[in-house]
Amino acid sequence: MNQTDQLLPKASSDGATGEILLAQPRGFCAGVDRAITIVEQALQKFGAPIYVRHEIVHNAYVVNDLRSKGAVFIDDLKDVPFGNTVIFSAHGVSPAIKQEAEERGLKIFDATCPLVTKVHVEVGKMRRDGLHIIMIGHRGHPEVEGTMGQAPDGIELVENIQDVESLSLPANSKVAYVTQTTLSVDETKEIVEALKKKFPEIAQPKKQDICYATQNRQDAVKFMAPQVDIVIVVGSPNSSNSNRLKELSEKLGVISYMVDHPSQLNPEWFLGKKRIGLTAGASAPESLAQSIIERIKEMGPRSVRVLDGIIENTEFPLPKGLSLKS
Ligand code: 2E6
Ligand code: F3S
Repeated sequence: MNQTDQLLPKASSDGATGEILLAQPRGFCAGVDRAITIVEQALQKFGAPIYVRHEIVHNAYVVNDLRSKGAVFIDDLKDVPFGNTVIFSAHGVSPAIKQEAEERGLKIFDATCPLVTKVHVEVGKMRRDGLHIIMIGHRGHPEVEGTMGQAPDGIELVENIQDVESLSLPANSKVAYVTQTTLSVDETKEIVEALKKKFPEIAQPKKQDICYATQNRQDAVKFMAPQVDIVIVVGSPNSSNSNRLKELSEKLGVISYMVDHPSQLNPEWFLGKKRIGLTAGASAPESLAQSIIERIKEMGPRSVRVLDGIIENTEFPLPKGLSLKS
């Protein structure tokens, strides 16, 4: 008997010691699907190398797969030779980055998620309306850099309620807020309440900026967590939306681990755990989730059941110029 066998619960007579419950929805959103397709079609149409500014989405498996097909990921446009093709990641870029790419003579395809672009457009309109903008988001995240870059002289970042309290804006400032698309829905509500208390006249986005995929995956974890003893989140450490799913499980009192490869699973996590919940961030492919489920099943027989939940049918069109027919 090896060490792993000793750690595993004994199989019951029907062969299954427990269940793996899958959150619905989980995994890819429409914006991620579109962004990956843009890179794949650019590779097919124009051939390697295709340069991608920043990781196309925050998932190591996706990035490695595209790299193996000829994508070259860079963070500085100076690393793209003059005249080559560059794709902007799903997280979006500032106008300054677009301008730099144009000045370098690069052929640009923009894989910015249309729901991030919606926030960019909102910021532009708010500025034209003379509003000072407060962005709720995580410092250093590329989406925050891209959105704040839409109004470099009129936007402040707040990450939490303390930041709201220490905000000092000129008296009589007319203010509005926007948010990153992948925040915790519940924490953002609290920050917005604090903003409304401080600025009773604050203008808000017409529709919340947290996207449908973030909202749905968090709702699905809220439904799943009370039914399980442990939650596995499939996602990479730099993925904001995946981290929010892990945090949410923990807030709901269920221990949670984030993994982006089956080898990261530790058999000890599952000791004595009858029901395992599994979800996946918006940038984590279902094939990766399936390989993680298979590894969990190797550690002890378990049946797999998809929980009830929303079936998403959002789709975004591809940018022009990538059709493989012409
Ligand atoms: C673009 C915008 C929002 O870290 P984050 O959750 O933002 O990003 P990914 O790549 O993990 O998820 C998809 C995404 C792309 N979300
Ligand atoms: Fe877009 Fe939301 Fe996905 S902003 S990339 S639909 S997580």
